[in-house]
Amino acid sequence: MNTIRKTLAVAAAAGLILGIATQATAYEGGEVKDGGTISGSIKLAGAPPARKEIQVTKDKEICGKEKHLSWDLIVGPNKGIENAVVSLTDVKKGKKWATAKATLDQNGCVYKPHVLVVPAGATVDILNSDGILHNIHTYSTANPAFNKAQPKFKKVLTADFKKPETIKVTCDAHGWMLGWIVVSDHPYVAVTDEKGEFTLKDVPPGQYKLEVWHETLGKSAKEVTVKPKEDTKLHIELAKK
Ligand SMILES: [Cu+2]
Repeated sequence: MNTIRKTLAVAAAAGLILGIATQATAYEGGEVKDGGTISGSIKLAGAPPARKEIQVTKDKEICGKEKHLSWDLIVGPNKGIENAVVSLTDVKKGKKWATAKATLDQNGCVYKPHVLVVPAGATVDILNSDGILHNIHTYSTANPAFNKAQPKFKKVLTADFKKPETIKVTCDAHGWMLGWIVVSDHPYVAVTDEKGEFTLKDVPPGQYKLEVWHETLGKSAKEVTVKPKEDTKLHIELAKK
């Protein structure tokens, strides 16, 4: 065997091994019988800080239509934390999650939603509802990072997200714009609402590790046991560091 052939044979063997390894660890979607629910709330320990008003310094006629308040920690009346991401980190099997199109809108110079959850493999339509120049900048490592101008006439940019990752998104034209794209390879992931509440449905009975991530407060994890057709309640407090 000459050197090139040998190299090719080694590469093919390595590819085969990698292929098998990927298959073994990938999430498997199917039917869930007698699934349970995990629901609850994420709350702040301690006094909630007031949201700061953001000064709109550019494109005021579009960006300044509504008052902008900081997004990095939004706490509701009962200390519920909005925009925390709750997910199971070790789930291997469960319900299917179709790879659908998702939308991230730039509207009033705000990313809507603030945290977008998409399945791995999703295509995201990045809309420019404002009709002004935005420049979307993603800080990803597992997926290709991009930094693209979106001129006022460009209504939609599309981006593919293949690998699970939490990605920070900013705009190089408007320094206050901030958003997150959470790419997950399974559907057991939820963003808390304005009360800090979440629900994960149709979870196969078993033991899992549940992780909470918040952009300012960081991560926290908890073991959770899901029983058939039962709702397991979880209340987690996060504290400012
Ligand atoms: Cu912008």
